[in-house]
Amino acid sequence: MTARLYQFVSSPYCAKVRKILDFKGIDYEVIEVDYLERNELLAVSGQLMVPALALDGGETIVDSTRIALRLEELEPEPTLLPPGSRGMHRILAGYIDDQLEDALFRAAIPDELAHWRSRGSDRAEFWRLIRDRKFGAGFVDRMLKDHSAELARAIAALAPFEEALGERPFLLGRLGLADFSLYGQLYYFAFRGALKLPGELPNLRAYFGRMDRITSTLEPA
Ligand SMILES: N[C@@H](CCC(=O)N[C@@H](CS)C(=O)NCC(=O)O)C(=O)O
Repeated sequence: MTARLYQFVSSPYCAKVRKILDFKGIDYEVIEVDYLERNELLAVSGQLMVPALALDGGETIVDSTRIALRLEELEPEPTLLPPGSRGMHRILAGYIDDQLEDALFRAAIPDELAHWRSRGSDRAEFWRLIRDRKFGAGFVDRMLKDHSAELARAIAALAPFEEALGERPFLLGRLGLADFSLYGQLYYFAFRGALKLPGELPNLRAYFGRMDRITSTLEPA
């Protein structure tokens, strides 16, 4: 199977899908979507959000969890849902994708703005417009001003994960869906290049490295 992933590199849900594709050994091409030009994404997926995954058979899947579960059907091994903790992986992945994301994305706003600025001021302005429409006028500027408070809030939301990972290598013992969700969210601290996860979260920093090293290529021993 080969696939084409439509993504924004700054999107946590796209990072989650990339790592699942790596884990399952599925070949894929990344298509970095232009924030202002989504005709191809719309034609392929029928909507304007990323991630969208187009499979070589003609099927296109949107939404990172739907993508994960469809890939699990198509390529059951290695599994995202280890026996004995399937339900827990789905429950925890849902929490991470929704609640944890809500605590982290605000702290990533300065990096996201810098990212879109690097793609052109018109892209950055459109990105800001979408955020301010969704979260209220002046939202992006407020996030820039309150960055240290938002970062503290993000660190507090990550603290239980930091604690859990002091006791085991992956969230529920064996690697599974929840880990790919958490990897995606931690990617908020990495999409600009260097890993910016604060030093007070050493277990999460080590964990991110562990997840990041998962590749489809088998390295020679
Ligand atoms: N529940 C979806 C969320 C996808 C999502 O929120 N995508 C964002 C990027 S992180 C997006 O495409 N936003 C459109 C925009 O910013 O214009 C998933 O898990 O894939």
